[in-house]
Amino acid sequence: MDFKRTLLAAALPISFVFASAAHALEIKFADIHPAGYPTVVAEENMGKALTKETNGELTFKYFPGGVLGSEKEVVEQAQVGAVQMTRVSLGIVGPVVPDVNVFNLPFVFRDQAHMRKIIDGEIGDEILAKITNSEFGLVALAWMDGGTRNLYTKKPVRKIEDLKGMKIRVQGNPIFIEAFNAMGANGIAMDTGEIFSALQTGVIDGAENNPPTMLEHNHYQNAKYYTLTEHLILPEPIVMSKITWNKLSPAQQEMVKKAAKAAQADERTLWDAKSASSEEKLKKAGVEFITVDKKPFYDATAAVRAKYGAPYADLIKRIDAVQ
Ligand code: BDP
Repeated sequence: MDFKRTLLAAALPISFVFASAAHALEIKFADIHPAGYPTVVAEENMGKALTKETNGELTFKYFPGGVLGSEKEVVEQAQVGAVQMTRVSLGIVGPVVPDVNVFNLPFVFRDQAHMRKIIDGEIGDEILAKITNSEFGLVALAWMDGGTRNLYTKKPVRKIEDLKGMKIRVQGNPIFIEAFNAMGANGIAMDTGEIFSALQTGVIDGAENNPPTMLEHNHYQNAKYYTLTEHLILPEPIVMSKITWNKLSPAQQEMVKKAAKAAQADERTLWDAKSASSEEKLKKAGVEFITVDKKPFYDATAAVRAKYGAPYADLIKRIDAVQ
């Protein structure tokens, strides 16, 4: 009797493990940033929490460092359900879901604190819903902080006139190309993975990004001047393939939403630490940080804001009103 009971007790957890494994859904999570990058760490923490909370029904496998392709390619894979989750810059979402372009306008946020207030509040949720409710095929769950984007160049830019004729890499979004053209440069769209060699070979004269990307993607090796224009303060949604989302039970969907929101807070702390340490490392590596008068850059891009912001005048007013 005792013997039988022991057997039963021993067998139970094993059958439980098998049963849950049989129903486990593996989430492949891709990010173009390398292991250790704030977004990737927050995504991993999120996965661990979710696996625990779902008793192993959701498991996670990570593909950092762009091993599954460029952001655009990964989005395409997520749209057909070959990749289940990813983090993507709004820059490349804009051409497909124009409503997000409000956040892609140059100088739309006053500073990083303003942007954070917006993504933490109802406007942030509204923009996530716009992505989810579009034909994009992805459910947008939460925001990752991408810091402020500044200009980095092979030759110093100390005033807007210095930008004249420089070929500056931007993400594939007409707003960014037009914004740089308006500042006197030549905006050139290319994938993140191509920037390093384009800088090295001189195909471009510069690019624009936050300090962690400049450091971790090694762009600083061929661009030693970092001009603090803060022209974009661009948050980055975490998204799940709709095909995957629809396989989840309502309870699982809730858990995923909550975990993604927790990741938003987690990443912010990681981000601030990484930004500060990246700045230090870049300076040690010989990068000169240049403070500029931002007004001429702001003024030069007024027409771009007017053109692309026109359909969202009310929303822009609401953004401005957030203190
Ligand atoms: C980084 C974003 C990443 C973009 C990259 C870029 O985190 O999602 O792909 O910039 O400019 O800051 O391509």
